[in-house]
Amino acid sequence: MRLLVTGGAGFIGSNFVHLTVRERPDVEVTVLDALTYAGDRASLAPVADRITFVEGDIADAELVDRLVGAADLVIHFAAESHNDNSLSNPWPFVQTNVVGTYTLLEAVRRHGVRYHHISTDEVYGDLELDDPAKFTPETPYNPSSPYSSTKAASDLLVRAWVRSFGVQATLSNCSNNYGPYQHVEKFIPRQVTNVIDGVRPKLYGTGENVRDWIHVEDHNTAVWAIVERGQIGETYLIGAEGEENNRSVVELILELTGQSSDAYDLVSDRPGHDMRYAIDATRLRTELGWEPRYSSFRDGLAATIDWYRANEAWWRPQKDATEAKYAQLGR
Ligand code: NAD
Ligand code: TDX
Repeated sequence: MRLLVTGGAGFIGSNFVHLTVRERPDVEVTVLDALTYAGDRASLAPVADRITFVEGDIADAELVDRLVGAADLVIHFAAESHNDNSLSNPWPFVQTNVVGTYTLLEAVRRHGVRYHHISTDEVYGDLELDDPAKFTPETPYNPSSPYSSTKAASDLLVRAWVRSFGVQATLSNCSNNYGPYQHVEKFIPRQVTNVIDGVRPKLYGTGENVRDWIHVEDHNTAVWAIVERGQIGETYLIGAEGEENNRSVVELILELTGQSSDAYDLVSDRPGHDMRYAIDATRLRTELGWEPRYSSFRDGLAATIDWYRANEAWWRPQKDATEAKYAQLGR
């Protein structure tokens, strides 16, 4: 089977390629990635001789047409993915997340190629801290940020291309991922690398916001389950019962690194900061028989901290520029 992975040099995409090469040797993988600030060929170095890498933009219609025409399946991870960046400069989010997805959809429509769309739980907006509800596939879309609104727009394009043109697509909306190869702009790697550098972790606002954490490998095994056993046109929510507030995540990082649990700073809040995300993944478990491999957030986080300690050469080149951006925002 010939698989085209977009965004395969990013965090989740590179982990997906590693998993696929390791566990599905029959799959021929081509990665299409523009190598933005968030993409790094070094993330694919361990599998470089097992895949084909193409540097290019998902909004380049000619290139996309050629690559999609040579594939049996497209899995679309590429995106502008960071909420804080989307508040500073929304345009690349509209271009990549909306126009880029449109370009891929037109190509899979022309070539009749199976397509899987990777999205986020942030399309549903947020929940109150004391709300017993979780997101389900029936929750109305209500995105808050330029990032989540462009992801929501891309999801709606996929649904329309399924209904209007019969495109063979599935969608998944996953909660917050953690694990190796995540850019140091994101919450967990930022705090872990801060602690390694002797800098105090930085919590936005009061630190009460809740995210539903899932190990990136569990996201990716769920994507394979949906691609292989999911129903065309359907949306699957991916999550692993990992609700934690940001303060408790920072306290756990401090504990696991031998620091005092109050050695963090509260900084100014993100504008429009979503309070809580929570996923009901019943359908994935009951319909598709998926189960996460990482049952303990504590163990997964400890392994992730070990990975950042052992792979400083991978993240160090990004660290200063990332912190300079945050310094400008006062965060
Ligand atoms: P990331 O920012 O780490 O990686 C994105 C990758 O896409 C990079 O390699 C980048 O170079 C590439 N890219 C960006 N614009 C491109 C373009 N125009 N053409 C080709 N390549 C381009 O992101 P991530 O965290 O790995 O997220 C991957 C996907 O998963 C995204 O669609 C995101 O919305 C979704 N998602 C992420 C999370 C999370 O917690 N990180 C959770 C749910 C869903
Ligand atoms: O330094 C920080 N301090 C802090 O308190 C950073 C960078 C973040 N935070 C907070 C904001 C959020 O409540 O931590 C939480 C997680 O922040 P991010 O890592 O920026 O993730 P989030 O905004 O929740 O979005 C992530 O999950 C859903 C991904 O970046 C998205 O791509 C995905 O769709």
